[in-house]
Amino acid sequence: MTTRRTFTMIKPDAVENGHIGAILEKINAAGFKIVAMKYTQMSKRDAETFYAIHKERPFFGELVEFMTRGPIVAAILEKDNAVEDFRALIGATNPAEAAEGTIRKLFATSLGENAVHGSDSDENAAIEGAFHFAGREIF
Ligand code: 3AN
Repeated sequence: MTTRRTFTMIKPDAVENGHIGAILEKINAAGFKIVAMKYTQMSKRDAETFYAIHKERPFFGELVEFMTRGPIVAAILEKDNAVEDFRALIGATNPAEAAEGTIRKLFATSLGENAVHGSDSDENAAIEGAFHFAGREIF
């Protein structure tokens, strides 16, 4: 069964570069409803837990360092086919390969600092949303 929700983070690079508003505009314009949202900063332990599936990858240390260096915007988004449609909206992991008009093409600076996160499955969307939000923070 597919659910109608995905999880996103506007990452520290996009926050530092002043792109929160523009990214939220793109998300709204694409028809996603924001059902949870917060401005927060991940601790080292948070980032290591959130990205645990990448812990054997060579870029893991760099990823944790990056994701903890400043605040992020975390959000749960709702729409039909949310996971797949949001991955299409953000574009490829590497902004150099991302399609024109995608959020990463417009706002990301590099493969490591790629402006936004989007869940890659319904299962991970649920896990990632629950990592950042209590039930009473989801509307
Ligand atoms: P996506 O975010 O598109 O699902 P993943 O899950 O493969 O991509 O990677 C998670 C995050 O790890 C990426 N958003 C990016 O910030 C970072 N990352 C992925 N591959 C690399 C790499 N080769 N070098 C540095 N950072 C990377």
